Amino acid sequence: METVRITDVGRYVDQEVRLQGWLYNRRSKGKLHFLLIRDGSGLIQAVMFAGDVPADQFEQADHLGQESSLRVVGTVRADKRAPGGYELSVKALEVIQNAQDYPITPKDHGVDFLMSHRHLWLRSSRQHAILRVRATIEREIRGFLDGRGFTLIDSPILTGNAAEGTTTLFATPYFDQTAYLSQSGQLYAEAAAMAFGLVYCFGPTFRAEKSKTRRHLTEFWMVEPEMAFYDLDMSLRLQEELVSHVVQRVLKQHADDLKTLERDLSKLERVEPPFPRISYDEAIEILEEKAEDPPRWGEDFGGGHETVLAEQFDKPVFVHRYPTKVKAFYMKPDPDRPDLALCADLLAPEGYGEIIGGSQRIDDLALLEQRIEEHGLSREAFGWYLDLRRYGTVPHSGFGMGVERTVAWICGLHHVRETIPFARTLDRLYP
Ligand code: NSS
Repeated sequence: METVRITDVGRYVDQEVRLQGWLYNRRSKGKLHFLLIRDGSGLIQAVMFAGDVPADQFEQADHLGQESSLRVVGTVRADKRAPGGYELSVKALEVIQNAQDYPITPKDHGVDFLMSHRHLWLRSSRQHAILRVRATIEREIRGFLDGRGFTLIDSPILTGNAAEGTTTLFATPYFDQTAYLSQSGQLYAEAAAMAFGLVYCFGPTFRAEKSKTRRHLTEFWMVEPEMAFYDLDMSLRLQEELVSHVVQRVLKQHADDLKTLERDLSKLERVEPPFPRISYDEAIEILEEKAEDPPRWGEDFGGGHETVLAEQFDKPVFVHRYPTKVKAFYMKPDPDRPDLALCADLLAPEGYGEIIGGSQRIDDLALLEQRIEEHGLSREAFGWYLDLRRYGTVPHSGFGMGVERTVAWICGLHHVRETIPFARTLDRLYP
């Protein structure tokens, strides 16, 4: 007899199979137990009739607690009314462990309690749906880039320099030196782009963010494509195609999960290239008219500002050419207006905030040296990065897309803490 996963039972109608999993829920009525079993691939109702199983097994089922681990043998029945379309008529039950007093019950728990039980919370249907969508988002990002001739080049996590400003660095002793957890793989991706042309890195990145917002984690995953010979416009076209590809694939593959999450699909269905593009100057004008506390020209935008801007469009919107002085040291100034950087952020609709930040990079050695100095960065630590402008420098661009904010947007989640298996925030390192 075959041991099968619940997702595959449709291939075994009227055959006897073995399922193994955990008890999600149980109802009993006289000579019947209804065991709702999950195995990570799906849910199925296993119906146990007293006459069909040994008496001791029927009795045992009566005492099973939520999340008890078990194996059942039975016959798969097609049943249109059953969730998933199938049921199991049980012939035998083997209890691996009878779990008692599972802490997460169907009643409402506070978020703090659930986050402290994240190791168990992963088993519930909403979290399961979110993390399945996340896995698909990551797979589709890779698939899209791999299909376009990009090479995956992993960047180091322990680094000797800052990529995104020195205020959010996590330092760690490194023998007789200090190392920093990578804030971004970009600088290494730039080196790789000069070797491979089109590359991306994809891994965890770290920011010692003291901000307690619904969009910030201290550890988050970022995909960072870097393209030799791309200017900003070419990069934006790639970004809108990547984002649209990912959204459309999730819609196709995760209708059930998005339903579990009660996501409004019509808003996602619209996500197709081209995305609208507005300049920072235009964004300031919109904010002066619509925002409660509009920023002054020259200031960066806060989360509230991003929401107001995104609300003006029904697709993600690019905001390009921010003032150079609020942006990272490596961004190339616009030759037509050197006070602006050739950069863009992509703001997700519905208030989910910035999901991509990117730019064309400075390719001129002297200017890059000047910026490193102006930003108070160590020339020594950036020696290798400057070499890239010494030996065959070319125009190039790249961007970073945050996985968690993308998952939050696509799944329609208020807070990024549910978008990653084990969130790391200002006040959470457990579990
Ligand atoms: O800081 S970014 O805007 N840009 C970079 O790190 C560049 N070095 C990327 C590049 O050009 N290769 O971060 C990029 C994205 C941003 O749009 C968010 O989606 C996400 O990374 N991000 C975060 N997600 C969650 N938590 C925090 N703290 C966070 N910071 C950035």
